[in-house]
Amino acid sequence: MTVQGRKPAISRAGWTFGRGHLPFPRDRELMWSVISDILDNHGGSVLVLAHHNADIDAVATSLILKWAFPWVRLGAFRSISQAGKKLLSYFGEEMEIDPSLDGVSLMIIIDSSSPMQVLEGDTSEWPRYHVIDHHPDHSHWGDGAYVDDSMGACVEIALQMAMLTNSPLTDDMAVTAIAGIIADTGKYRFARPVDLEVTSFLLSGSGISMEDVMLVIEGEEYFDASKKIAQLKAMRRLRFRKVADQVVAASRVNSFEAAACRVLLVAGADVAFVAAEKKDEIRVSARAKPHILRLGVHLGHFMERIGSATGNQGGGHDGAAGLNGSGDPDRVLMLCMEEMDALWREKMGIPPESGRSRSGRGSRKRENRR
Ligand SMILES: [Mn+2]
Repeated sequence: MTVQGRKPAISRAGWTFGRGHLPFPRDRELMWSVISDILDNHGGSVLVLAHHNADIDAVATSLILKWAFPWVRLGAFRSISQAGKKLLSYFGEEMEIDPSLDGVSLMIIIDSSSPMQVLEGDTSEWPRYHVIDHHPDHSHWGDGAYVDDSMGACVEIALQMAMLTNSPLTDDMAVTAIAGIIADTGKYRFARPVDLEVTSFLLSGSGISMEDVMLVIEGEEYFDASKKIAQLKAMRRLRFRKVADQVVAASRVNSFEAAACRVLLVAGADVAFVAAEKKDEIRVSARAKPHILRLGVHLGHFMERIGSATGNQGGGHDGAAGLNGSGDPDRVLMLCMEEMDALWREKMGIPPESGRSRSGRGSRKRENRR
């Protein structure tokens, strides 16, 4: 049977193919075969199975399928991420961890590029399954998997399935789908036109705003007063210095030092250090933009050195590191800035400064005032 023969109405309840910028499915016949299998198993037990540590996109995909095909069960292999749990609890929904496969007549495996991510054992011993995914490499699944790597998020494929079966587009669906797209495109940093078009389609076809979505993703933290104040104080207490075109910035807060670091990067710093002091303890967060790592800077190693120079413990990843211990936070921050300055000069082949730079003196004065 061809897809043509079973093609449902193409416009209903706010959904429209083609005009609303929800792209046509890459392979309508294959997608429809998955859908009809779910419909045919209405009386059976259909399990939608997400990967290990199910992320927002995996949870969002599961939710859309559940709303479109309410008889499906939702499950995840081993665990659900914190962010995924937040999205589930927002809608009062649940996913079973390591669901029992007894009586499962069909599995819809989502957002997973290989069998290892969803189950143990040999695929030949699993219940019958379909795969819906957007990751580029799907050689592990072989033929028959529905893979559309033009989509930034798996939830966009779930939307196409919902629309093909005439599910109305609800506000909950729109919020959930945009959350999945935001999560899988690095808040649109890596979004392709299709991801923005689908977002636009969802916003125009529903009553929700982007702020509604951000509230669901970021939750109460979004309005957490002490975090806001910490970030604003970090801006007020800012010091920085410049080497060639690169800027290293430092600041102090009482808490939320990692969030404050991100704010400094967004504000223009290429590397940021933020110290928090609590009682006799200090913590310093360090963050760098990717182009700094390409210079050969490794913040984990860098903070390890700062740690041993100040009698503290430092370390971490190349782009995100930290330090714990004691001492004067301003002195540690100043050392971080001076050492980063020196490291940049070394990496960029710029001779060390003779005497003090204007920015160096300025920042020192500003620091003393605090
Ligand atoms: Mn995904």
